[in-house]
Amino acid sequence: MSSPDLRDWLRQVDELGQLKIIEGADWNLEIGALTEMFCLQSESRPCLLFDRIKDCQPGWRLVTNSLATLERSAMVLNMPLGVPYAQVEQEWRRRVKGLRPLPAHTLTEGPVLENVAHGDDINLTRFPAAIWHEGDGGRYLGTASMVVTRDPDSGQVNVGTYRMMIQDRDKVGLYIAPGQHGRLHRDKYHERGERMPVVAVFGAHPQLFVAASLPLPLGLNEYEWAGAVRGEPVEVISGPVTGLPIPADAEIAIEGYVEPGKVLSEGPFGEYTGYYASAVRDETYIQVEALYHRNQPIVLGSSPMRPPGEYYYVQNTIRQAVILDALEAAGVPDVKAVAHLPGSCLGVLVVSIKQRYAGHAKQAAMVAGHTRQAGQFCRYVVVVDEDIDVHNEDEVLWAIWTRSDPARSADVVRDCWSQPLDPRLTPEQRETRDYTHSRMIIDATRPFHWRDRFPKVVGTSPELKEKVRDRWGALFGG
Ligand SMILES: Cc1cc2nc3c(=O)[nH]c(=O)nc-3n(C[C@H](O)[C@H](O)[C@H](O)COP(=O)(O)O)c2cc1C
Ligand SMILES: [Mn+2]
Repeated sequence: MSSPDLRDWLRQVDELGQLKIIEGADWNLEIGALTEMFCLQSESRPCLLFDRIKDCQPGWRLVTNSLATLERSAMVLNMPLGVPYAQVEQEWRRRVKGLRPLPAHTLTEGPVLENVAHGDDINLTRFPAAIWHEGDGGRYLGTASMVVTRDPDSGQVNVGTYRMMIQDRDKVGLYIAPGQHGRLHRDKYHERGERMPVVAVFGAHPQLFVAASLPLPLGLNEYEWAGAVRGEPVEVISGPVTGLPIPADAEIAIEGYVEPGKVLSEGPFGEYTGYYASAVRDETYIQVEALYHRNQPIVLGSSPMRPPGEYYYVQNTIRQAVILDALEAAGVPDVKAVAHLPGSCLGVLVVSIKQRYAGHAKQAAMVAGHTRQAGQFCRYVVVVDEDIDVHNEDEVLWAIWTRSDPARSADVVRDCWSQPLDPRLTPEQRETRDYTHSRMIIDATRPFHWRDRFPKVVGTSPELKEKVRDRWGALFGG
């Protein structure tokens, strides 16, 4: 029995009734528009499988929105379906505590080797690669992709998701932001005047994409993490050119090198903040030496867009779990839940607590808002009482309006950690690389010292609701 691949995933999605096949779309903007419209403007947020794409061979397909629902996000994390969103991060916390990295299993062959090309036979332009948004500067084949590199000192393997724009038949642009693990590897090779060996994968089981795109600790091999999540080792082959591990069932993979000092213009590319924060720039690229693909290959794509984009549930579940861990480790008691508000991407973080002492709310806000997982985009941290559902924007706004008083309840912290994708950096900050912003803490809890005299809440109590439901259940279809 081989480990599950992208095709198994698509079958599972189809069984859930969440797969939509679209034939005949144009890679030039149409696929991007349909992906965005089905993600942001439909209730069902289906997984889209594009076939008979303009200029591509029939059967050479592209998948988007693979993780856009809670069910598919639970499925990719190997969690039970049907866990309500408000409990999913607690479920994930329980599971992740027991996970131990599981080394990949190396095979000598795999479906990825069904078609092999070298030299002049390499042609990346044959694959379905979209121009995703109207302002994009090229065809991005690499979005939900994986880039495999090795630390030249330790030999440690890393797998990261870094965007890749087709530059030529055998060249693909590679943008790795400063601080990323693949960037640390690249800098080490290039400082020595050496080229970096690299593998890139353009279609694999979304579990591998999730592993590659999460901020896992440096030194943790993402294949081993994915193996732990699925409970069986990821199967790889050793790349004939670089020796780097390639998923044996990958749809498309390339091997090649990133040469020091060699750049091509790259971008712009619409980002997950919903903006283009960076313009066209010179970036490194992969010079492809070998190309492998399965028969009728399927590219896995993920289009960044205004929140809540495709990746919202997975990203937030995992980040929320880690923030809860950090609050616990820092000794902040009685934290009930944390959530990033869906429309805010990572920008508005809400923490609910059962207040125990004066200053408790501010303490929770300061710790939560500055954890690594709250990240560089956290601009507002809101603390609410435990009766507020942090996942419900209406309740959170009601708490902000009614329980906070801006002059007393808001604090601003200046010069906090930000990053180049922040749309609100001033032009001067960009020039001087001053990647900082201010953050606001909004204490929307009932003021601690007079909380007992705070006006009582209007509304049907849970007990009364239950009684009424017992008597009037038929009205609610129960
Ligand atoms: C769809 C998608 C596209 C991404 N594109 C890039 C990118 O172009 N460059 C980059 O540095 N990070 C990008 N990221 C973020 C990285 O994948 C993420 O920070 C990951 O932790 C990197 O792996 P590493 O920690 O092993 O370096 C992207 C993430 C997603 C989900
Ligand atoms: Mn990593």
